[in-house]
Amino acid sequence: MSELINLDLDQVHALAMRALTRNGMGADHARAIADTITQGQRDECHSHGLYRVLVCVQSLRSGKVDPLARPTVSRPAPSIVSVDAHRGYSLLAFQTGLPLLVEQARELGVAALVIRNCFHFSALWPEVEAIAAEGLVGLAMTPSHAWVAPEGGSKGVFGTNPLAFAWPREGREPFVFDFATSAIARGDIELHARQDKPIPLGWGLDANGRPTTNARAALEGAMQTFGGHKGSALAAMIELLAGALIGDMTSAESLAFDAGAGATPCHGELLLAFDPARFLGNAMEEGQRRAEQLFAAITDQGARLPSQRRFAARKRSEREGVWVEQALLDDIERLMA
Ligand code: NDP
Ligand code: PYC
Repeated sequence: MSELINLDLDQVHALAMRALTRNGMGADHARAIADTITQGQRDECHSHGLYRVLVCVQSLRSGKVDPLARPTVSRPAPSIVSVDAHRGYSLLAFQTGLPLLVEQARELGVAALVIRNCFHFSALWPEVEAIAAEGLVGLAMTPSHAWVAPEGGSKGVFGTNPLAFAWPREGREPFVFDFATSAIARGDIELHARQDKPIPLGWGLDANGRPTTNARAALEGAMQTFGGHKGSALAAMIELLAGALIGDMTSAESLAFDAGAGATPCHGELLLAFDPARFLGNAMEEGQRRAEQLFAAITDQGARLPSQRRFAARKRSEREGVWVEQALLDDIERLMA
């Protein structure tokens, strides 16, 4: 591992902004992307922090992304807000659709935000956290590229297909989980490959379908799902809901569209928002109390809630800044040369 350098969060944001805008990204896209990259680095989600600047710039240079695309909104049904990203990145489209999603969830009890035609690289917890910050329950999912073999197979069919959920809690951080339906995000295997570190068995298969601890061999072969056939079924569900159902590309189609360019996957995303006030009416307090009882039953026995590590990292990073590998900073600086 190379030397670690301490940066404050403003420096992280400014670095991402500079690298993106110097490579032609429009300022509003660059800001939306830099916001999310900074959140990733802040919460020590290294696979989706500053490392993603490299992938975004590679994608810009592939010529596939429209760096100035303007998202447009349509309303195919009262409960569905659809944002076409027009082959720009997903994050500006999310920012465009969020207020409408919130408004419709409050009106109807449940609403969906469909993002289409977007390049998508980001962790999903910033998005479900933004929904929970409005007092709503959030669920989000997206395909990626067909890197992951179905349980029992050895060839990529599914994306790493993350699934994220957030439940708002009165006066405290929401209950949030956000995980790839592969054993681990691909970004983590890429970071292992960058550092020449072995990966645990269960993350990937080599090109001959044999379990491997070699990160590069797993990137060239196929990744594995988490929880065997269960992760495999969830990954298939995400292909269906956030691909076929919303009329956008599956992970296999996205990989074919990339045609070896090495760009960020291009596909759609599906987000759902539920308004507890609509579901519970006068029983809101009772519903919240029962949710808290559930969380206490987890933590009272010494188990931790998902995202507890991230929230602790967030506080630490806001106070002390973040530590970034010099090698990564050098690679980012080179993009601006
Ligand atoms: P992890 O396996 O690191 O974490 C998954 C979740 O499990 C987190 O919410 C984590 O909370 C929680 N968790 C971990 N350990 C425990 C524990 N012992 N007890 C309770 N909860 C626990 O994530 P992945 O590698 O699967 O995914 C990383 C990120 O990559 C995600 O944010 C995902 O959105 C993103 N991603 C994005 C893709 C895209 O196409 N846009 C594709 C694939 C992944 P905590 O963080 O607090 O540890
Ligand atoms: O880490 O698996 C991943 C990933 C895919 C697209 C963005 N992140």
